[in-house]
Amino acid sequence: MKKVMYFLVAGIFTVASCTSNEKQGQETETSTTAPVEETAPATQDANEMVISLNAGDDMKFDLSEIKVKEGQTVKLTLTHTGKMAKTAMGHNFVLLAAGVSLTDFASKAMGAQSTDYIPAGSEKDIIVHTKLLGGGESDTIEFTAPAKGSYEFLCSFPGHSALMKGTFIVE
Ligand SMILES: [Cu+2]
Repeated sequence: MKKVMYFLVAGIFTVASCTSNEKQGQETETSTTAPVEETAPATQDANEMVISLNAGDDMKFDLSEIKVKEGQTVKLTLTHTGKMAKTAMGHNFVLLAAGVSLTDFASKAMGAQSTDYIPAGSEKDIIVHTKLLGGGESDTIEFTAPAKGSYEFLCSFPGHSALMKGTFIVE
């Protein structure tokens, strides 16, 4: 009977120590990859929306819809979770102004390699955009949510917007 108890206790101890190791690992990882975000929860309030958007070598955004409230400060971080270079699998986030055609914009952007696929003279078509990123990079942009409505976002790297697009809803 005593032996059984010993194994039970030892078993529980092993499980407990594994769990705490995992936790420690996760915490370490979070603090080394994104030190800036440590303050994010404290500043998250009704007037601020923190969004993290990820895209990897599979050419997909992990969000197809983003919802914010009118006038909110939006802090959006795009992270390229892949390994490929930005010349082969570059990603950005481009939020288009209301009424701008995504397909028209994407075809214009295709020729704008020298400006990281943000076509010159397209300022009025774009509300905000991130840098073009390669694997392992990230960029955070901060902007005020525009007027209530539905907007489109895309990655303007050639060919990507067929899959890499979504709806940005302001309520
Ligand atoms: Cu892309």
